[in-house]
Amino acid sequence: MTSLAGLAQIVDEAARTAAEIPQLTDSLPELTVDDAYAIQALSVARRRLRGERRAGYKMGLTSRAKMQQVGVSEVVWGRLTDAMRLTEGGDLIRARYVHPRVEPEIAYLIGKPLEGEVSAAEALLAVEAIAPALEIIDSRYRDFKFSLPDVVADNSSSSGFYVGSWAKPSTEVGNLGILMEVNGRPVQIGSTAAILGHPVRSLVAAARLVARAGERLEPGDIVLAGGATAAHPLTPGEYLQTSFQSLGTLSFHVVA
Ligand code: 0L1
Ligand code: MG
Repeated sequence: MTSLAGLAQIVDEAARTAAEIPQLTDSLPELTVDDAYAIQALSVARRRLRGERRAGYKMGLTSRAKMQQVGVSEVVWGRLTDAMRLTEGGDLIRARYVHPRVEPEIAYLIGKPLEGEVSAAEALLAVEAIAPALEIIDSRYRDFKFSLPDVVADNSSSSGFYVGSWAKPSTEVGNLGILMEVNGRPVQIGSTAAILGHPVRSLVAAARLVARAGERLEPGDIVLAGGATAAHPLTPGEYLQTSFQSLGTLSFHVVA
């Protein structure tokens, strides 16, 4: 069997060069989810060797819409680096991705270490600020098709993120309306309640799940709570504007 490090190199190179690859499980059907998280850690270690720095974590598949869209039924997580952070209002260069999609999320800024089994109240005590966010996901797998181990190994499709203005940690984000428009036309309408019923549940899950990998949420980490709607595929010429009730608006242009 190809080593886990060898598989990490395959997914990392695919992300670095925006090249699509076949699913790892096509040739390795025995690959487990634990193997996949090990591959993910090794692939992000390769990014760190290239100078990228830890920025936090993303939670994925945290809404029914997202699970249905990709045919996977388990919450997943991935690692964010500073190189993935994008400038709000700027251009997103389509050529840097295989088949990017955008989804509206809530971002938590961690102020105190958080790990393991925690309640929602305990999780919120560790939060320094809350912001509206957009995640750019880009599966490196052909046709955006994968099994659970495939997507986890591919860093849960992490590829970019925008964060808006930070609001105080007591800001209530349990059921905020979201409207995503493309060139003035609504393409997604939803609520933050679609994120596991309340985005804080995603933060609780993040603390629990990263602890399984021997990690914890650290001060300065950003945690993306997961998509509140289905993801929108990005095409050059589009101007995306996403409004989050009470939190503000995030926008960007897609260029070739
Ligand atoms: O952030 C997400 O919910 C995506 C997780 C991976 C599945 C996908 O690429 O859609
Ligand atoms: Mg997401």
